[in-house]
Amino acid sequence: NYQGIIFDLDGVICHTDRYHFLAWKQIADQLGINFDDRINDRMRGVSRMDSLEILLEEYHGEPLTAAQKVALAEKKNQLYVGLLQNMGEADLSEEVRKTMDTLRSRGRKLAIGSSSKNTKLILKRLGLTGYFDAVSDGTNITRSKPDPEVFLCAAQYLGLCPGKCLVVEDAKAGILAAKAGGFDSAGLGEAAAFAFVTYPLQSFSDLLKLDGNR
Ligand code: G16
Ligand code: MG
Repeated sequence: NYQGIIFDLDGVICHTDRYHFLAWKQIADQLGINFDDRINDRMRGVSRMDSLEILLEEYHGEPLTAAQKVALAEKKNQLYVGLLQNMGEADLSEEVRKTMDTLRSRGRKLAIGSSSKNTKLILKRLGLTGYFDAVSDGTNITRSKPDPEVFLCAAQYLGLCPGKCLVVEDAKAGILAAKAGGFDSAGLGEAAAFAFVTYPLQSFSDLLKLDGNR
């Protein structure tokens, strides 16, 4: 069995993805960019500045300076953090909570591996402060997914090698990061259909079957 399970945050533990969408939509509108789900999906698991670059592929106005880009990313984050105020403990599903509690009762170590610099705020809103054995996020890394750094740090914080850990992800960038780091992965949502995923999952609670069968 895997001794450690490393969860992505956005799209796996909770659905902050719709808040990311709404915040980027406002930035896109300001720049005259037609923002849609296709662009939004490419931003999953990708850092804030890298997400902005994805958005700007659709931008055909005056070239932006580095300072203007930073200002746009900061504005997006302000909008996003504002939207996070709508989140509370009710946004953590029973399924996710019970599945994680069961994995823990079986002796698994649980960690977060997220690109987000807002991870601690989101965990607080969900009532999960202090719940995980380790938290690796956008504040302790220099390279975002698909680089494996965030997961390698999580495994290191748990005191486990990658081969003993399973990564749970919803995004292609995250599955690629897991593979690059030598981790097996379980894919939810669009990641379930991705060729590099070790185990496609129908639902979060499928982790209990996967864990029990190994
Ligand atoms: C999440 C989201 C990405 C977002 C990134 C950085 O990653 O999926 O869309 O761009 O965090 O977020 P922030 O702007 O809060 O630092 P993950 O790894 O939790 O899926
Ligand atoms: Mg994600």
